[in-house]
This record gives sequence, C-alpha cells and structure tokens, in this order.
Amino acid sequence: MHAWWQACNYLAAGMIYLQDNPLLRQPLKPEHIKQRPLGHWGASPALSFAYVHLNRLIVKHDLDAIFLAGPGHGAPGVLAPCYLEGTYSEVYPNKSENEEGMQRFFKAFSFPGGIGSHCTPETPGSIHEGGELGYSISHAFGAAFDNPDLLVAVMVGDGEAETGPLAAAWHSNKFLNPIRDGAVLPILNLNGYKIDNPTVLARIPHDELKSLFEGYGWSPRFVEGDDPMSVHQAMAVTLENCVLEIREIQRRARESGEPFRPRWPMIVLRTPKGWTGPKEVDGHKVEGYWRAHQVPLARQCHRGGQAGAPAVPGHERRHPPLHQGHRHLGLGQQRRRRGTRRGDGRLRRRPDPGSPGSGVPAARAFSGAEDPLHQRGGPLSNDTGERTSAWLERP
Ligand SMILES: Cc1ncc(C[n+]2csc(CCOP(=O)(O)OP(=O)(O)O)c2C)c(N)n1
Ligand SMILES: [Mg+2]
Repeated sequence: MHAWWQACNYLAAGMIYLQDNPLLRQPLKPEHIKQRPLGHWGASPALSFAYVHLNRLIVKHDLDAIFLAGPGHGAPGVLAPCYLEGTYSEVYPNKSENEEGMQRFFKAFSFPGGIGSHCTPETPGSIHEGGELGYSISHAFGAAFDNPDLLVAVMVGDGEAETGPLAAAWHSNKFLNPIRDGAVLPILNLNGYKIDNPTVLARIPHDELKSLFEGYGWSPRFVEGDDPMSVHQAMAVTLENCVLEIREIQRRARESGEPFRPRWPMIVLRTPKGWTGPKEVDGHKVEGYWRAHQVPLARQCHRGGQAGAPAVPGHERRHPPLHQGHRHLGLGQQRRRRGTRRGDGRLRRRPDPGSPGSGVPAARAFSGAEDPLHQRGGPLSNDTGERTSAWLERP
C-alpha cells in the first residue's frame, strides 16, 4: 500500500509538472516540464492516502463505497489512484496504462480542453467537484440518504471547514436514519493551511477540537503524524474500526427496527500539507506549510523570465505567471511590496516554523499530541462517548 501511495504521489507531481518523459527514463530536460505548471500539490497526497486505505477496505469487506474530495482542487490526489487502479484508462482508453498513455495523461492535466484541475464531472466516480469549497458534507449526505448499502467517505479540508455551509453541515448526522440510509464517514484533513493562512481547526487545542465534534454529535478519532509508515498503521486500524462500527450500528438498527440516533464515527487526519514533497526550497519551508498549497517550485521552473538563473538551464519562460504576486507570495509580502501597511510601512516576514532563529517551534504548526489517547502515528483507541436517544426524523 505504501508503494502504491508513493506511485500516486509521483503521478500527482507528474500531472502538475511534466508534459513529457513521464517515467523519467531520460535525464530531465526543460522541454519535459510544462510551461505553466498548474494544480494543487498541497491537498493531493492526503487525498490519495485516504483513497488507498479505502480501497483496502473495499476489497477486504466488499464495501459499496464512494469517495468525495472536499478539497477537490487537489484533483491530482484523486486522478492518480483512479489511473493507477485502471479506472481512468477504462473510461478514457487513450490515457492507457503505459508510457504513451501516461504522457498523454500528464500533458492533458490542467490544459485547455484537457483534464480539469478539480474533480470535475469527467473524473470517474466523482459527484463532487470541490471547486467552490463548502458542500462536501452536504453532498455526502445527499448520496447516503435512501441508499442503505452505501458508505460515503468524504474528505473535508480544514480550510473548507471554515466556510459557513460546511460548518453547518456537520449537523446533517441528525437526519441520517441508520435503517434506511447509508453512512457518511467524514475524514477532516487537518493539514494546517488554506492557501496562505493557518486554519482555525488546526490551531485550537486537541481537547477543544474533540469536544467540538462531540458537540456536533460525532465520535471523532484522531490519526496524526508525518512518518508515513506509522500513519499507515494508524489509519488502517482507525478506518477499519470505523467501518466495523458503522456496520454494527446499522445491524442493530436494522435488526431491531429502532431508528436510534447513533454517534457516527469520523476521522481527523492531521498530516502535513504537501506531505512527502520537498521540505525546503531555496531555504524556505514547503512541506507542512502554506508554500505547499499549489505549485511548489513553480518559480524555479520558470526562472528564465525572472531575476536569477533558470533552475532548469535553458528553460525560458514564454508566458507571464498567472496571478502574479499572489500565487507564490504570502499576503503579508504583497502588502509589504506595496508599502500599504500602517505603522512603519513595512511588514516583517512571518518566520518559518522550525527555521533557525525563528523562535517558532516546528511543532506549533503540528501540535496537540499531549493527550495519551492521541498518539502521533500510533493506533488510536476508540472513544465512542455516550449515545443519545433523540431521533430527528427528516421531512
Ligand atoms: C467558497 C470558496 N472560497 C474560496 C476558495 C478558494 N480556495 C481554493 S483552495 C482554498 C484553500 C482550501 O484549503 P483546505 O480546504 O484546507 O484544503 P487544502 O488545500 O489545505 O487541502 C481556497 C480558499 C474556494 N475554492 N471556494
Ligand atoms: Mg488545509
């Protein structure tokens, strides 16, 4: 599974950066790299991580399952496993599972008339685009209602979770009837950032986060870490427990005919943004930081048109970067450039957590492991909490 996930991450990077030489059989040359690399690397590894683990459970338990990507801007994280499992080539035979097909697949990604950079309707199995953030949980419940055998696994971005529609949608669990509806399993990806800024849910203490989801009526489980092998173990155990518990809830309700209101399990997956990508570029933190959001190294690919030598010699940039001054800079830096800040007219760089002399420990962006039930990368015990008996029938 780890090798499969690594292959997904390679495919995601390939979709974003490469237009040729997809298997890197030849040394990388400028003409192999896209002139305008586009896409969202940051969301992708966690999406395919969840996908791989769900595939394992589908095979093991013969699940009828669907996956919704709330951060659908990370389409490479969904397209990659879809291609690797053969579904993509089945639907689009010219994106075959060989070097030529892979080259076409990479080149078409985020290309006019090609493969959308979000989970568009053309993405096999996708019913949720994810472009406008906020509706993943609502769409997940829509899929589960009156669909008793379906398990809907839905990844929610921590930035997405700050939208009004998503924040309200956690309450949809009050309308799910364990007898006649399927189940929704949210996986909140606490990667700490939404474009350029930290997220609220990633910065509140663990206890507060746990209480928040318990207050919404869920039974949250925490999987956390940046060491892939131990996070695989934690995710496998936790996901399996969730599926078994969902089945048990459904069995009890269906055998008794009592539509009680359970505390459905959900997972909080705290992993670094842009997991497994470059830790640093030009001395700046990337993995686990906002710089991992879209295309890390984009400027390095195209230095030919800017100050400094091309990172890939001879790779001259033919087009100006899109959204100049925004895509690769923190908002604070934009303001500093324009000199619009009140006070001394200068905005100091935010220090990179963990960088020498920053005074900001690396763990701050990745905190909350004081709770003994909450081990980084370790298996988590199940705390299902109390059960409530109130049942709200939906109209
Ligand atoms: C309603 C809405 N507001 C803003 C955006 C712009 N936007 C695109 S990605 C993104 C950040 C999403 O962060 P998160 O949900 O945490 O996903 P991540 O990339 O961290 O996995 C934002 C704000 C959007 N797509 N939709
Ligand atoms: Mg995020």
